[in-house]
Amino acid sequence: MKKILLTLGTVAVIASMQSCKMKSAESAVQGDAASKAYVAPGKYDEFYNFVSGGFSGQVTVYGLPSGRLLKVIPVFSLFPENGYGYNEETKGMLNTTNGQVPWDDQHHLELSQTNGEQDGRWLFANANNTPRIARIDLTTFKTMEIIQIPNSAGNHSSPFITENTEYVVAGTRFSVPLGDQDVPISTFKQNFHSTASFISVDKTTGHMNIAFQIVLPGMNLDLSHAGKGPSHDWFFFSSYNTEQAYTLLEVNASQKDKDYVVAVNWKKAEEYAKSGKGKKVAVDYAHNTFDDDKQTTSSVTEKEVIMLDPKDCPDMVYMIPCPKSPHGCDVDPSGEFIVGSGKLAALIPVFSFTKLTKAIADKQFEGDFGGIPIIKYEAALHGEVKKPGLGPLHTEFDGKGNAYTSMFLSSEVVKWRLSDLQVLDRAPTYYSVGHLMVPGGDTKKPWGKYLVAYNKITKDRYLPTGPELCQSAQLYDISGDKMQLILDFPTTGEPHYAQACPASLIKDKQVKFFDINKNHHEFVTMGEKKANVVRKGNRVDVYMTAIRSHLVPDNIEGVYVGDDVYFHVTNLEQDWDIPHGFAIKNNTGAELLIMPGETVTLRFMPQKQGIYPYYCTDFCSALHQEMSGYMRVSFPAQWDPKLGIHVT
Ligand code: RUQ
Ligand code: CUA
Repeated sequence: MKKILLTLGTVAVIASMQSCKMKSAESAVQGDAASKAYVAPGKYDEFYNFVSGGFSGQVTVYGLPSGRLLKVIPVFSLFPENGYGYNEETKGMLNTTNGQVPWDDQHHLELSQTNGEQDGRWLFANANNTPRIARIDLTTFKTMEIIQIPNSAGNHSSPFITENTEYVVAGTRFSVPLGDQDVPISTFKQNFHSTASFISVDKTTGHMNIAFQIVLPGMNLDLSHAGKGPSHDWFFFSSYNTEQAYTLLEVNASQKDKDYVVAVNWKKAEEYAKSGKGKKVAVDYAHNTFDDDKQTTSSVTEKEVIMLDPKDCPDMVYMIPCPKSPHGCDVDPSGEFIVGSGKLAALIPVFSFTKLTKAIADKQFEGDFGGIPIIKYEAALHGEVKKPGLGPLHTEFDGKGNAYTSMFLSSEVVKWRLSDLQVLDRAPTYYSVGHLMVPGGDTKKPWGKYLVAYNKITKDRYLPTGPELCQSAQLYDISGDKMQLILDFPTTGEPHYAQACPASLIKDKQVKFFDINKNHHEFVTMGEKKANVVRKGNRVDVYMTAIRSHLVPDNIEGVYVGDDVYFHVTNLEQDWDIPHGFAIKNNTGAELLIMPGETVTLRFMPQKQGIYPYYCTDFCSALHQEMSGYMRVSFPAQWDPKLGIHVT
C-alpha cells in the first residue's frame, strides 16, 4: 500500500512541474533556432528520419533538420492512398495464420548495419499486436517482406539488430503458453513463457528466416539492443514483471526492487542450434515476400521452428539484476556499456561488459531465475547515474562519450557522461518524452549533430484539434555543450523509436522507375496494342495500359452483374515521378497507384447494372482530366456453364 501512495505523490509533484514548464516553453527557444532548422526551398535536408507510426501501423519519413514530412510508408496497416493491402499484388503482405490482419501497432525501427555502421539498405519494423517483423527496401521505400513470429505476443523488444544485420530479434512482451495451449491464466508460472526469436537476414537479398527461438520464463521482455565491438556476440533485453503477475500488473508487477537485463550470447545460441541442441517444434506462421520480378506477394505458411531451452544450453543466457521495471536497454557505441532505464527507478544503472564477462568467469552468481544464473548486481555494474530525473525510459549516444536519457515523468532530456556518470545538462521536453533518437545513436558511429525527442503529450503546443491532439517531435542541436531546442514538428500516429541517417547513404540509390522490360507480372500489358479484355466464365481480366494521358481500353462493354472483374493496369511510363492512379465508381476497396513500369490489379464485382466511369486519380499532365473511360455493366445476367454464355 505504501508503494501506491508513493507513486501517487510522485505524480502530483510532476503535475505541478509540468505546469511550471508550460510557462517557460517559449523562453526555451533561442534566437538562432529558426536558422538552424531552416532548409531553404529547393534545398535537401541533411538526414532522413524514419519514424515509427505507433498505432497508425505505418512508418513515416521526415527530413532533418526541417521536420518536413516526405513520405508515409505503408507497412502493417491498409493504405487506401496507394492501395497497399487492397490490391491483388500487396494484399498478401498482411497475411497471417489468422487471415489478413490489416492493422498493427508499430513501435521500433532499425536500419540495417554493416560493421556496426548504418549501410542504408533496409529498414526493419516491428508489429506489437500480431507479432510480425517487416523489411522495407530503401531503394523503393516499399515494404518487401513481413514475417510472423509464432510463440509470442506483444512483440515489443523488436526488431533490434546485430552489427552485420546477421539477425533481427523479436522478444515477447506478453508471455503466453507455447503452442497456443488452452490453460488457466492462474497457471502463469508453470505454463507461460517469453521467447527471444532470432531472425536471420540474408546478406544479399535481405530475406528473413526464423533461425531459432530461445524459451525464457514467463516475464515481460521490454526492449533490447545488440552488443557491438567487444560485446558483438551478445544481445541484451530488459525485462519487467519478473514477479510473474498475471493480474493488476500496475501494482503486482512493481513489487520487486529489481528486475533483470537478460544477456543472451547469440553466438553460442547459434552454435547450439546448428549442433542440434534445439527441439524442432511444429508451429504455423505466415511469411510474405514481395517478388520484384513478378510484382506480386507470395505468402507461405511455415511449419517449424527450432527452440532452445537455456537448461540444455549452458552459458547461453544470464540475468543481470536491474532496478526497477527497466524499459530501454541501450548499448553505447564502444559496446562496453549497457544502460538499463528503470522507469520506476531514481537512478540509471550502467553495466560494464568487461565486468560482466569477468563475473561470469568467476561465477559471481546469486541464485537463478527459472534455472538461469543471476549475476550479482555489483559484479556487473560500471556505476549508477545519480538523480538523473524521474522516469528514465530510453538512452541514445552521440559518439563523443555522452549519453542522453529521456525522462518521461519529469519531461526532460538529460545528458550525462559515460566515463564518470556525471549529469552535464538537462533540457525540458513538451511533454512526457518517450523515445529519443540521435542519427546513428544506437550504432558504432553516431552522427551526433541532432537529437529528436518523441513526445507523448502536446497539450498547448499546437492549435487544438478536438479531443485528440497530435503527438510531436522536438529537435535539439547537440553539437555544443548545451542542448538547444530548435524545432517542434507534429508526427503521424504515435511515434516511438526512430532512426536517422545521412541523406547521402540513401538518396542516390533511389529507383526512379521500374524497367518495363523486366516486368514479369502475370498480367502485364506490354504496349497499348496488347490491351485487351478476356473472359473466362464469370471472370473478366482487363489488360489495361496507362500513359499520359489515356487509359486503354477506355470503353468496355459485355460485363454483367455477377462478374468478377480484374483491372490489371500497367503504367507504361519510363520516367521518374509519373505514377498513374486508377479508380472505378462504386469500387468498395481503394484506388490503385501504379508506379512507372509497374502492373497493379484492382478487383471489382459490380452489383448493379449501369455505366461505371473510371479514371486516373493522380494529376499527371495537363490532360489528366481526360484520362478516363467507361465500363458498361448489363443486367440481368447469369453465366450458364453448359451454354458457355450469359443468359437473361
Ligand atoms: S517503447 S516510448 Cu515501444 Cu518506449 Cu515507445
Ligand atoms: Cu494519369 Cu492522371
